[in-house]
Amino acid sequence: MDIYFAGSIRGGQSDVALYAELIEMLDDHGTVLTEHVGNETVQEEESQAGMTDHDIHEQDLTWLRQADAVVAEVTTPSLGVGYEIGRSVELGTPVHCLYRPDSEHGLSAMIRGSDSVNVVEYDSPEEVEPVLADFLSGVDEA
Ligand code: 6K6
Repeated sequence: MDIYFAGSIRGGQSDVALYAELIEMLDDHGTVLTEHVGNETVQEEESQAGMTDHDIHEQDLTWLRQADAVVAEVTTPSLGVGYEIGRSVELGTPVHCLYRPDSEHGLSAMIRGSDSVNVVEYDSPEEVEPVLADFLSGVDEA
């Protein structure tokens, strides 16, 4: 199964270590197409590799179309993550959003209010592991 993990980059990378932990968990259930989201130096590396914003958009859209499931960590608000969630809904790809309610940021009504998006509130990666396992096994059986 191909899994697209979405997490903030230009919206702020303060949760990048948590993203890396979640990606490691997701690796047990399939291929994570976007492991770079858990890498603190992704912006430096990709600009050194000569990737333009257009290249990044096209690459990420190709992966979104390929993905069987999308997991988005939405606690740090990010335009890119919100856009990816909207595109996934249009594509009909199952989306799980993970949100930590102790955050200073409230969750957008456009995410929490969408019937096409599942929002899971959690405090620690250990707590969310069984929820992700259930979600992905449901996708696999569909
Ligand atoms: C290269 C040059 C400057 O920055 C880079 C690297 N940037 C990105 N590389 C790959 N995916 C990206 C990049 N920027 C955004 N994305 C996608 O949007 C990822 O899939 C994330 O889930 C999401 C983050 O959006 P922002 O708005 O927080 O950056």
